[in-house]
Amino acid sequence: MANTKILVTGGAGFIGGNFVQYMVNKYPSVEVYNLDLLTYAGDLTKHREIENKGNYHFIKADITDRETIIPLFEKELFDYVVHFAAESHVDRSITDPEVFVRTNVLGTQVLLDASKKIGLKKFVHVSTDEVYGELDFDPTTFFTETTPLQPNSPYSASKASSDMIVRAYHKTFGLPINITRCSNNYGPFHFPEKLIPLTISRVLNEEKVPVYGDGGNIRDWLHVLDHCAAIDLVLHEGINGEVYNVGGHNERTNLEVVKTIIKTLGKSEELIEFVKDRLGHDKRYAIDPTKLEQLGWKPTYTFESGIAQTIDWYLDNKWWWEQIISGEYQKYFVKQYSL
Ligand code: NAD
Ligand code: TDX
Repeated sequence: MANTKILVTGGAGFIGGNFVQYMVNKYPSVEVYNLDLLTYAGDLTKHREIENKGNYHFIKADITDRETIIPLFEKELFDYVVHFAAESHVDRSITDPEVFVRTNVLGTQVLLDASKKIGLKKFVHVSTDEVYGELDFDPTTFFTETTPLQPNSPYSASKASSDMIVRAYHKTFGLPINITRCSNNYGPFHFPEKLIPLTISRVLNEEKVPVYGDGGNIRDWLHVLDHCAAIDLVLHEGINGEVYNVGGHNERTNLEVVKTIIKTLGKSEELIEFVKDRLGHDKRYAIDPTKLEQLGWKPTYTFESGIAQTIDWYLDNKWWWEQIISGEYQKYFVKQYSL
């Protein structure tokens, strides 16, 4: 991998940020380029420990900006792209769907056009289990890679659309690709609008925790570092053109998750507040990861060990999530990339 250049889009976000740190530390001879627009979800303060390492580079740019992205690829001649950049929050996609289509669909297509021009070795498109729609509560049913795509939210519909365009560039132009579809992630640097970091930060501040509907919806949780390891494996070993589901069989109802956090922090369940349900709220997600396991992946965290580690991390890193909640992190100024 010496002299190899990897472009990571969305590397100032939650999963992309963890992946950038994982790659910079694991492969010191690989040049890691973090390209991110720094939307509300992008934060560079998380990279303080790696920002001065010689193999880490940051590029502030918008993936939908064709005039910047194409020449950037032609100049840097990246070997690999791992594409995380997206609008990622389902609730926001219900109130403002347009930016989801622009970033997630158009942005992906611009990256594919740029990749097609430079003889890229692999484009890994980081997608989500939400593209499959929802499962009912029968615990013997799972999403496999051949489950039909039936997205229900503007977010998941935009992700499914981006999956289809990635597939099309493989079939039509022969672009080497993989698509990964992971279940819900949690762990360090998770933006506190999502259920787990929202609950931890609210409970620590003795604030109410909003649980949608009756709290019976099920999500399949995976620690973000297990997701990073899965993407690293797919990047190196994934069979060209294939889709890989990522998940560790950790199904929990939302209420179970919230109660676990409250109990671990020694607080009262009276902090739970049942609120109006999310529109089109998917009942259950559950991943069958057999195909990825056959490639050699297995998760290192159980839900119990992962949530304990995550709660400890939020206790030890109040500086991070407090400046996210206050908006202070957005003062970290970086100039837009120009050629
Ligand atoms: P996130 O919202 O934390 O981060 C997204 C990042 O993309 C931010 O840094 C943001 O600034 C950047 N970005 C947004 N628009 C951009 C644009 N136009 N140009 C350049 N950068 C832009 O998201 P996340 O939770 O880390 O998710 C990363 C990816 O993984 C997404 O594609 C998401 O669909 C997928 N995914 C997430 C989960 C999960 O549980 N969070 C699970 C499976 C898959
Ligand atoms: O305040 C809340 N109360 C609540 O009950 C929030 C924010 C969420 N919920 C529920 C809704 C979901 O059933 O908790 C569950 C998890 O919600 P989110 O954290 O918003 O995640 P989800 O909608 O499942 O989507 C996440 O996982 C898949 C990511 O945001 C997506 O980017 C990823 O693709």
